[in-house]
Amino acid sequence: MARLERFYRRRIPVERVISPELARASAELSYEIRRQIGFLINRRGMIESVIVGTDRQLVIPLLARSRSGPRLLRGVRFVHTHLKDQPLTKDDLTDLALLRLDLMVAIGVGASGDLAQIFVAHLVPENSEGKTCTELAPTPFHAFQMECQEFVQSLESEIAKDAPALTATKGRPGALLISVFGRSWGEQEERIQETRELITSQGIDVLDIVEQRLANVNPKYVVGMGKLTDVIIQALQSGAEMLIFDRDLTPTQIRSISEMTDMKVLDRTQLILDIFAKRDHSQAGKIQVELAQLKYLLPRLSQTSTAFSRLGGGIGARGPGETKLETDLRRVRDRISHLERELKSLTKHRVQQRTKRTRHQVPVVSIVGYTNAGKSTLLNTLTDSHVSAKDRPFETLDTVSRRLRLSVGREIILTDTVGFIRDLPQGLLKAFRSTLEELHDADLLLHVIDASASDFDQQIHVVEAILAELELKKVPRIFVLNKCDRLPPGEVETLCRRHQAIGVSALHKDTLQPIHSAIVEGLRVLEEGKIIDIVEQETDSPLCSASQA
Ligand SMILES: Nc1nc2c(ncn2[C@@H]2O[C@H](COP(=O)(O)OP(=O)(O)OP(=O)(O)O)[C@@H](O)[C@H]2O)c(=O)[nH]1
Ligand SMILES: [Mg+2]
Repeated sequence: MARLERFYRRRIPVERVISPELARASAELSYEIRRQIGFLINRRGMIESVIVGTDRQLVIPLLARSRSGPRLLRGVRFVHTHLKDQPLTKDDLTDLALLRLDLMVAIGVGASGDLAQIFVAHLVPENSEGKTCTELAPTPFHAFQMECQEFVQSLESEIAKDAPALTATKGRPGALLISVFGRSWGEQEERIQETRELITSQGIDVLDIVEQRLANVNPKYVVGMGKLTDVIIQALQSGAEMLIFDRDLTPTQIRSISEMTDMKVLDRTQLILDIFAKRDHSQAGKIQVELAQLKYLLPRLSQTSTAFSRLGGGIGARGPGETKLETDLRRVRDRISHLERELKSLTKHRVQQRTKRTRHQVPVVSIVGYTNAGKSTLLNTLTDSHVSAKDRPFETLDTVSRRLRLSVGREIILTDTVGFIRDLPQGLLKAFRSTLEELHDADLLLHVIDASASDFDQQIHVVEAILAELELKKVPRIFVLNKCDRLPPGEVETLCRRHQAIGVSALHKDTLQPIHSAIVEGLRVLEEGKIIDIVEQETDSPLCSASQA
């Protein structure tokens, strides 16, 4: 024990991988106790940890995995003894990649406890062969020469050259998108595409996509250990600083993955919540988003320290101590109740406004649909308004109402709403419930569909399922296939027939007349009370079809 402790006092000259004295002393001790001995050595030549393993392997403790800064390499090398002069193992190389060590070194112990060969491996910059690390040829220890400091520095700058996302000039953060599930490839592709759009709309570059099809998701790391190692290497090579999953993770998974990889880990819900938080919206909208974020964070707070750093905005900072954590948990809970109270009073105000409107008996038609389907564009063109409409998800968060004079001289109120998305985070749905509740005031719903989206069938399904969850299926719907200008001419008619929908292009006012007619017809049917029969008989079918319009 005393001999082990003495190792800590040794200092290795910065230009050497290990001093011959330390190598000899550790080889001798290893030989005596029949165990591997390892050192984590920093760039100043100080020994940060001494680790003793079994005769065949050695586990680098988790503690040593804490990050010293935003480096490409960790700033420590691992030098350890191998009994029987054995070369580096697969585990050694995995650790090299996982921990992003400066070097992985094994010192072979000879048959009589003498120094035999030295085995050195290091990471390599991104290359076309997809190689992650390389091993130098084994050399007898006494003949080994390497200018350690110089070697590691030039290696790091070479890796940096190929990791553009990390260089200051680019300024945009980079992420690896990880997609795991057991569905069909087609569906996975669409989901990946959608998540990619969500990520880029946040100003983050997707540097690489990692796909894995798994029947069973790993409870701790989602993907298998081997795959996670590949992910870390890929992140290192591409310069990615965060991992974004296109699914939701449990608090434990977020914690384990960020501990293992030392990277910021985001799941789908967090990504969507972040997008919502960044968009401009009303006070109620802001409160709802913050509520959803805090509620999602709360269980993660009590579980993990890394997730917590998101609150302060600092990534990679070590978590707070137990007492601080408790204080913060209470602060979050207090904030939640405060926001809930505020939201309640705002909603009350809105209800009053709505009652006033109902008294005037102006029919309300609400536009609903998948995000980016063109809802706001449709509202703008129909009512000559200028609501923000952009080619990015979740542009609209607040309900906007405009008056629309229908061709027959009748007026309605047309409202635009937040878009839906598959697997809409439950917290968000709950948070937006009061906004979405206004949809209950609608006499008719215009379900706008992006007919040019490759998976628009799936999108219709998602929107209808959310409407069902909001108990809105009883409100009659008019299906509108939008962006028909992007479709080949013959296809529009077929699609409209199949979906009993009206085909339009929200960008072109002259295509919108059928919507006017369908609304007029829908309201007429409603007023005559015939709707009661229709709803009872066929809740799922649209009220108006293209032919009626
Ligand atoms: N080619 C074409 N593009 C359209 C049409 N309608 C909308 N767009 C475009 O689609 C993108 C999204 O339109 P928005 O109106 O913002 O969509 P939204 O449904 O309100 O989206 P969120 O509010 O984000 O849910 C914009 O870039 C529009 O210009 C159309 O009929 N044809
Ligand atoms: Mg919109």
